[in-house]
Amino acid sequence: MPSPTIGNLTIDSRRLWDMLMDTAKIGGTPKGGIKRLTLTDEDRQIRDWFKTECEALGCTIHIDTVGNMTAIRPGKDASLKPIAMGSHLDTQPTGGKFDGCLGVIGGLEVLKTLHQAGYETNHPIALVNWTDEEGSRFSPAMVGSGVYAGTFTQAHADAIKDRDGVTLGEALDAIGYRGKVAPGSLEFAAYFELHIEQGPILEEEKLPIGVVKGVQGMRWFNVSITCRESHAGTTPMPYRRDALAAFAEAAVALRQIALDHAPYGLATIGIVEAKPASINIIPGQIDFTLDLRHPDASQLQTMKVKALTVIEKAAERHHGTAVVSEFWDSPPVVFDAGCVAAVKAAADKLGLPTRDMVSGAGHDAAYTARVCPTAMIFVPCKDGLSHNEEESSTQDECANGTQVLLEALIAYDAR
Ligand code: HGY
Ligand code: MN
Ligand code: MN
Ligand code: MN
Repeated sequence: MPSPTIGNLTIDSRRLWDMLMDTAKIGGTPKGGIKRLTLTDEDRQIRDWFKTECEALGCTIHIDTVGNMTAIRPGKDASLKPIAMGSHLDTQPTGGKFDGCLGVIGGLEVLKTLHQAGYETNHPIALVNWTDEEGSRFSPAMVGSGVYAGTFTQAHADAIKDRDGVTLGEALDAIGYRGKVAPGSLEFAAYFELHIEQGPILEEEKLPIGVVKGVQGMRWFNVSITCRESHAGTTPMPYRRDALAAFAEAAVALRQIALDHAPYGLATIGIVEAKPASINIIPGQIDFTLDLRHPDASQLQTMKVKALTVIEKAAERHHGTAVVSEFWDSPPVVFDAGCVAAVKAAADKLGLPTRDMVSGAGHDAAYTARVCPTAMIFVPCKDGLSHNEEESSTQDECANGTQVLLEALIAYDAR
């Protein structure tokens, strides 16, 4: 039967939306978000769903030793490398319905559309659900795609501990999703990732599609400021060696560093822990995380150097010391021009206005870009909000992005 022309291939936006809303119940929170931390039982449930859905479309499922799941739909020529789509199904503890989910479920909708139409691609088509993109439970972020790209070793990934002391390897085995495929052995001809923008630009400019040309650099640190704990009632202010006071001064100075590197510099302190955490003991130690970002590697390096200085100086002012350990350095990424052009051409063909963008958030595409031609498609989200249970998008916006994904894939396949 002759393959229908691409013109007949239109994704089913209602089916896409229903899949997004139905699967959001797995780990769903009362405020309408999702709490589906990587390698928890909720993650196992959504992985089971993903596997069943893909197998029902005739795909074979390949699971690697870090739990990355790749569904492959055969094409006419099995000797060609698959063209891949993908993203992640794990979420932040207060995540939304679209971050990561849209990329995987949009890709599944593309597979369903191809299957229903009996459309045979030249290349096999792959759909990937990456392990631990969020880096919230097991840091850093994008661990699964990082192992796939050769940035992290299997041993390093297996040994990462969560705040309860459980290792990533133990959690992966506990949900039964450690496969046998060697990470990286499944090579792709190209990789396209659909994602909500997670920022305000597309919505502000009333644009349906962002053509993503790269991802900004990001560097993560664990910091400990150690001073001296003492009695809250008997230590006069001048005598204190207050780690919390040192932290507070450092936090304001770190924020200023980002402001000094406007408009792109970003500094975030996401986790803070005072020790020994007693109401009437002046904290002797403050542990906190620092997330620095900038699209330019040299500016990011400058921000890092300044950050180390302000942290040490703040600790000294309170007769303490600081230990800063950088545990993740993800340099800025530039996506493949050919893939970016395929996204742009697809949107143009559909009459969807676009703008070029660089992603502020990290994505698995930042790692696939190291090993295969890669690009991303952004769609707007309400108020640019993400990593928040109120994250939202619309059926039309999700459908636009998914149709662009389908068109870009088919165009790339036909090259
Ligand atoms: O941190 C990030 O940008 C991503 O959501 N993991
Ligand atoms: Mn994401
Ligand atoms: Mn995220
Ligand atoms: Mn992300």
